[in-house]
Amino acid sequence: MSNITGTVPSNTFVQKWVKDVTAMCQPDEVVWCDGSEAERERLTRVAVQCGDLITLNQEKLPGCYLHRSALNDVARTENLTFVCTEQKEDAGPNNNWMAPAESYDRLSKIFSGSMRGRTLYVIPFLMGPLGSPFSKVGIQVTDSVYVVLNMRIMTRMGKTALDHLGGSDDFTRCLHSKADLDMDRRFICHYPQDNTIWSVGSGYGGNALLAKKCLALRIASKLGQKEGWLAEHMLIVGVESPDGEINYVCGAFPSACGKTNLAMLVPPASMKGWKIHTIGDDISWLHVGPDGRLWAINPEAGFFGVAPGTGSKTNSNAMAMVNRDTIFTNVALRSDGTVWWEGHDDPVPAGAQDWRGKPWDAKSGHPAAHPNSRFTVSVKQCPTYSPEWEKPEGVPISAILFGARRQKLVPLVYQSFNWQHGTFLGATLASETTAAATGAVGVVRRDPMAMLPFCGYNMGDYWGHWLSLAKRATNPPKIFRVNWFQRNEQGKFLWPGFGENLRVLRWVIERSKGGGQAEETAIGYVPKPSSLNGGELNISKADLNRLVAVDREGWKNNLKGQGEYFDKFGDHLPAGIREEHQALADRLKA
Ligand code: GTP
Ligand code: SPV
Ligand code: MN
Repeated sequence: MSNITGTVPSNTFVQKWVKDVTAMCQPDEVVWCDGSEAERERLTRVAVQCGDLITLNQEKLPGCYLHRSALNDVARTENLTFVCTEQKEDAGPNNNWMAPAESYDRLSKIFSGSMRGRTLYVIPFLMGPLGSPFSKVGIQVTDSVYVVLNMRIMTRMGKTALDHLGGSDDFTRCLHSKADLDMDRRFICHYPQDNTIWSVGSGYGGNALLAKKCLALRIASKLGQKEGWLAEHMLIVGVESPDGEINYVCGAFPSACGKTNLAMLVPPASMKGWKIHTIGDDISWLHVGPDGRLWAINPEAGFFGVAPGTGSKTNSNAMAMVNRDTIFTNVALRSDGTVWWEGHDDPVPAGAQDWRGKPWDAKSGHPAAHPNSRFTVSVKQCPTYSPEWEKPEGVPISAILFGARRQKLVPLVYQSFNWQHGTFLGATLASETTAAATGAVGVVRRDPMAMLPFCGYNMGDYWGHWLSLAKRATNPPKIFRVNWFQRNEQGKFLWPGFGENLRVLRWVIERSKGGGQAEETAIGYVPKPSSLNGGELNISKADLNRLVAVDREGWKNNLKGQGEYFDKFGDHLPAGIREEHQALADRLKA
């Protein structure tokens, strides 16, 4: 029998599930977490003692700690991530699949006794605002104190969640063990039919913080299909114009393609009177409101943001929020006990340790921080944090952006003709891969709606679900495609990005309200260069024209690849997507 500390909740379904997984994992101790400050202090001490956390300079970075992951455990492992439905077809060609019985059997063997000599923590957590009809409860069990401390920042954890749950059985069962961190025994498995996630063999990010990609996207996307809403890999930002009107925009960009940055952008000096309100940086749950609009909540409570590239010039809001009460993962450690990464404000440090804890200097020939190094911080520490984050009904969305990394072809921004065409723009999203997942970096891959790694069911059915929303959403957001990442022949970015992206948001909002200057092209409405300009935009006219140019031949060459991709979905491909593909081909021919 394991020793139990903390308050066992009265919910008998929770009790029974935890008893069952405890019997399988055989920890020495079971700790029921309450999310309190006292508990944070105690668990932080435990984490420092066991080496999970390194205490940083508490004068310069109060409440901040550094975590170094195992060398083989630095990003999500998509090849080891499975959707385990009875029928393979329900998972679709977009997911790895294993039969539930087989996967439960294989993973049970790894979980069995995996927590011997360890503590099992029980984390009740709420995804979404207090008292929101859209919020969902999860219970995560884990043997990683680092995971507990991250979940505490990333979710509303403890009593709040148990109160929301009451006596109900309606919670996601999230089982996690680091086990021996062996890649050959690493599996991240989802069982939508059981509202269950089993993850073993990793302690990193989306593999281990099961509230995030596993629950809030893979499990939630399937729930959304059943219940008539959408779970999306989208930031949520409020854009306030000088006259005081706020419009909310959602943006789906693949991992490490700029969601956190856009969610808290700093308006350029040339755009006086514009303000940004940050609601979320990674995940949106979208429901059709009584007014026929889409309303979004951010189910999370914190940011798990990319460190490299973050500096005062690119994102001063992020810099301001990570100087206290932040957990850093896999960044470099300076000799004064502070942190550093490529793109940091400070010069390249001397006498630093790299993310692995090895001595590092500028001549080492590899980055000091891991390219997927991260900071974990509460949303409330963001200087542009918006209290609307806590609104049970969420915020009404005027526009949806689909964005990706494309050096060529895809213009800075263009608008779809309507909801069906907008869904097609999402379905044809493709991006150069990044360090956020293991595997090659910089290769163009199809990533529909930035959801390829996160859609918990057949992507063809998912597109169908998107199209069907138009029947209920009588006043849906306008849909746009954006690309901050075009480059010239020298490999230099054509668009300054970051704060200047507000120029694009301004045009997007004008267009959403039926105004704004645009030119109709074969791919959609493209802005007149003058509508992006208007003072102090420091780029040449030629570059600006190039940023919004439509390369008809390039798009024609793309058609075949799009068609072949859609063919993979067979009968699951909705007619509306096929129609849009044909319509694009016809327009390009005309
Ligand atoms: P995930 O947390 O993995 O989902 O990533 P994300 O989509 O939130 O990306 P994030 O905002 O963290 O940006 C990732 C990288 O892209 C960082 O290194 C940024 O500095 C860089 N980046 C973000 N916005 C821009 C931009 O407008 N232009 C350029 N050139 N780089 C950008
Ligand atoms: C992403 O990869 O999109 C992330 C980081 O936001 S992780 O939590 O690891 O999924
Ligand atoms: Mn993400």
